[in-house]
Amino acid sequence: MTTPKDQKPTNPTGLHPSPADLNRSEQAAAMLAQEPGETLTTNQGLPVSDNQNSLRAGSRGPTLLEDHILREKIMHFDHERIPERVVHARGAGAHGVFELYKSMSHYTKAGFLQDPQVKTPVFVRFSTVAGSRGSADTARDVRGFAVRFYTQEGNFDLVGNNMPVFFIQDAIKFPDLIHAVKPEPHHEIPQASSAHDTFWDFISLMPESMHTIMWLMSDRAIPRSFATMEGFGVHTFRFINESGNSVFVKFHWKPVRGVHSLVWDEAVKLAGKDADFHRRDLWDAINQGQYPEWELGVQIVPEEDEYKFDFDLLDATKLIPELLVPVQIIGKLTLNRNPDNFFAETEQVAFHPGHIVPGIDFTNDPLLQGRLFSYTDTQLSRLGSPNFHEIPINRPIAAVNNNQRDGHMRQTIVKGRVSYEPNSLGKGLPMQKPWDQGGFVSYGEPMEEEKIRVRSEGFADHFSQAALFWRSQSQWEKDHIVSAFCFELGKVEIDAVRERMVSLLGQVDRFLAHRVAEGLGMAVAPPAHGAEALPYTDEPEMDTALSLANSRKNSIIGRKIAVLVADNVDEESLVICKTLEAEGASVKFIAPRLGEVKSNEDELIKVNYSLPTVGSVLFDAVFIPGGQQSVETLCANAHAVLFVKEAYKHGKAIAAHHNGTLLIAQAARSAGVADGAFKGPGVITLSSETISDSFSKSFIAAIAMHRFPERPDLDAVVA
Ligand code: HDD
Repeated sequence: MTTPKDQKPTNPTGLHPSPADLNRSEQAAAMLAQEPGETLTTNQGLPVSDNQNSLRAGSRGPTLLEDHILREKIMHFDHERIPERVVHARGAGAHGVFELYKSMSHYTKAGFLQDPQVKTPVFVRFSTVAGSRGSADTARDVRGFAVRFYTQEGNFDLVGNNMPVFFIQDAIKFPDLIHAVKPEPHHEIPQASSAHDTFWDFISLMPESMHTIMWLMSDRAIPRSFATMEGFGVHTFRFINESGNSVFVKFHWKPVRGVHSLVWDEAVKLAGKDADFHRRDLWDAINQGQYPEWELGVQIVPEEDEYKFDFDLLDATKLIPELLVPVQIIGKLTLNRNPDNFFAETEQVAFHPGHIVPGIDFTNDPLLQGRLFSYTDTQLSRLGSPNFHEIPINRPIAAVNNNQRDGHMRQTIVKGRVSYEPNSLGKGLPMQKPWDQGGFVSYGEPMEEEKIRVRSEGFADHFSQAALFWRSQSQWEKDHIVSAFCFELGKVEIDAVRERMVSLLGQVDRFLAHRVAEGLGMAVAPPAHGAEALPYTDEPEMDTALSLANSRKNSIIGRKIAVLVADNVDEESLVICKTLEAEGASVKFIAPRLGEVKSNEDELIKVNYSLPTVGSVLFDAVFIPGGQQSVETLCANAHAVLFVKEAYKHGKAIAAHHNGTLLIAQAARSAGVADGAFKGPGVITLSSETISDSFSKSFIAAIAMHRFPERPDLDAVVA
């Protein structure tokens, strides 16, 4: 058991650990973390002799109020829950490190962006926005992507999303947006879904949301994993260098494993098969050493180019197309350690876009400006005290010295009698520091304006970038977007809301509007009130960065491969498993029942999952080994047949060796198509008895493609 002595901070100069010590876990451990001890105690350290029985008057008598052990235990339990986040309630976190590739000193004096030798510890939390803490991971939603850099100059929080734009331009509309998307207040339905009247009612009256709505209806809103999502700081920020010169900057996280998504049918099934699909994937990947990685990119815009674009840099409903300003890659984030305790770290972490460091500053984006108030404020009701910065996960590694004091749950014991400034009794300390000695100074942007409530004219175009996004999608992505609109608006019960939405879509792209209207069985109405702001642009340029089809497809690290087996599976086929694992994939054996199956060479193979407990949606690819008896057993098993059908329907890589191909034929038959119909790209078969190199390579290349959405007639496959 730890003693009070063990729990003291390592830094003898105070409660804050040495800035030189970069390891968050060591700091937390040094302060408060503890291993389970040997003797059960109360919170006062009293050893407990009986944790099974409350204190009562006789063995059958009433419980006594005197039982302080019972009362303490129940009281603590009664208060174990804190309010969930009002948005982004459900999430998963991980520790990691940020490594800079090249010094950015030309643009910023931020300490952690100067020296490529410096490694900055980070904590990241991914989240969904609308759902409650217990909702499913795969809901159609924006994903939060919040990164805390523990720098020597204080915490820098890049509190972003997996989409580069936002629904609204001004923070004053945020409560309206969230009230509209959350479950409807009269019956608290639906959970974690935007497919309902109030959301689309609001959106249909807010044309500024159209760009983000296009992203939300795309497969970006149903990512395959956190590790395969992009991240964006969304707002335009400022970099400021040592000389005080500033440039505008947008932040990007580019996943090293590429950007990959689910398809809607998978997302829906996953919500039932494994509501923790994304959280589990992150946890497993880190546990298995398949550390998720992202590269940090920046788009830099010189001060003099502020008005160069036909959109406003301060408008969070706009991105800077990469074809106009390329993304420079400047460093890498690696997530390499799971939290020790979900509540203490992931739940209690308190991000804030206002946590910045010297060399980084805000712009006048009215969405960002409103956020700057919200985040500290919300922690007061969530974490219950203004001292939430003292919770280990929130403590900066930089020393904290100020004259703030007291309040609920204050931990720091500041010695001495001085808690004011200026002072002479405390030698004038702590003292403010000017810019050239490391102090934070806001960028001196000249201002001479009226005090008004007016939206800038530069924010008026709500459709050009929505159209750019649409035009930049591949055909299958467009098909998925149309289906998503048809699903979401199909759940809307008020005709007028659907009509307004389809009319707004007409301003993005007439073809899109017609396809959605057709899917909903309605005509395209004329533009809605207030939506006639800009004429429809016939041929916006394409931006290849906006399409998932152009993402990196060169790695299978972290991919999950299902190997379907039964007794007498062909040992020769299984040699491919080692090759897949060597490439960083996880291989799992799935059989009709748990336990072991015996190969044709009498080897025992441990079964990881039984068929009824899983589904192809939990995996990225399927391998069917040979072995007459094994394949016959699987062909007669409805779960196995469905497994292959679904994998085919969802465009996943499928490989079969030798007579393993019989299961593919059986799946095709059962899907209502001809025996040989499951061919298409990404279905790889090998008839010879020995596994060849080229077979393994083709399978690996197919898994790296992530999926083959252009397989013919996928919709016709019944699965
Ligand atoms: Fe926010 C949480 C991201 C607009 C108010 N927000 C929150 C989280 C993320 C974002 C990732 C979860 C952080 C975590 O994991 O703990 N929010 C964004 C982005 C926005 C945005 C990228 C637009 C560009 N947010 C936004 C506005 C407001 C808020 C306009 C209010 C004016 N957001 C909050 C909040 C939350 C929050 C209520 C809830 C829990 C928390 O802060 O800590 O303050």
